[in-house]
Amino acid sequence: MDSKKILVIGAAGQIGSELTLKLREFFGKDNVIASDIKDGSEELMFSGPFEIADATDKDLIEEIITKHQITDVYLMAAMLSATAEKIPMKAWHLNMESLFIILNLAKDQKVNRVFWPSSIAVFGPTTPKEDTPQTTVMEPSTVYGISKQTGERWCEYYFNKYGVDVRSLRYPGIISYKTLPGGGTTDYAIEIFHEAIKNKKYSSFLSEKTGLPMMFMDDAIKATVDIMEAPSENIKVRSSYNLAAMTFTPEELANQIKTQIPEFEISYEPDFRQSIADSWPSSIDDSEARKDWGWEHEYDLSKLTSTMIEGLKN
Ligand code: AKB
Repeated sequence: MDSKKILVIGAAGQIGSELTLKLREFFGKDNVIASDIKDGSEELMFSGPFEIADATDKDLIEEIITKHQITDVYLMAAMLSATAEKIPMKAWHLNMESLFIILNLAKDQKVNRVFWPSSIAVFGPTTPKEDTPQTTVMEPSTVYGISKQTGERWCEYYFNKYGVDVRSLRYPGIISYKTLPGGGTTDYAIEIFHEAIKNKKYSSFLSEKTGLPMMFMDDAIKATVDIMEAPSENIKVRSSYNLAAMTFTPEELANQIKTQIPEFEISYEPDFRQSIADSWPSSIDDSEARKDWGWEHEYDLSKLTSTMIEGLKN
């Protein structure tokens, strides 16, 4: 009998909400407990157990884990790059404290397996920009990037030192139409679709030639579940795996949208997020994830664009 019991922390967020629903489909609604500091959508809150909890409240998180006899934790709560630049200490506290709580509970064998997302933000201006390798120079220049890189070091340390089964992915920008993201640098690639459909125009906060690694939500969720379900011996990287699907610039995305909404117009007004984007790679070499646990993406720019437009129109 599969006695898996999953806790998703940050379940009301952009990735957490879709991940929770998918996990409930796979493992049964009563086996996936959603938790967040705030309410989620009705679908999320009424399709299975939901607990209101601050990810940095150690006692409450431990209580929820014990109460539901949790085996696997997906720790999706985090403050993203753009917001973190405005409130650095708060971002550091949330991103690091929530991770230590879960790593220590796993070290004390209160949970068996942990997923913790890292990001392309772990790379910095001195990292090779094209086809960024798995192992390379990493000097992140944002608070968010520093927290993710530090988190990666701790994940690997807890695996080596205490045998904690922690698994991680360096997410690129994740694009979806169901739940809005908040506070990221790659969020323009979601806003643009909402504005294209509503107003037929969009002013981008990144310049036209800013190429960034991106991925459609379904691929991100597939990667997340796949790495968590892979046999332990296949997971050779215990810091975090590079993960990629596509790269495009705002100009390329706008041109693709125009194939379906010909009246669409884009303009460019780069703001403080431009320098964050400029410090990140434009494309990622994810061959280790493909080799070790069989990662494959499905969505390219054209499929992503038609799915987003159709999804938002419905
Ligand atoms: C952000 O833009 O901060 C995130 C990320 C790339 O991790 N989407």
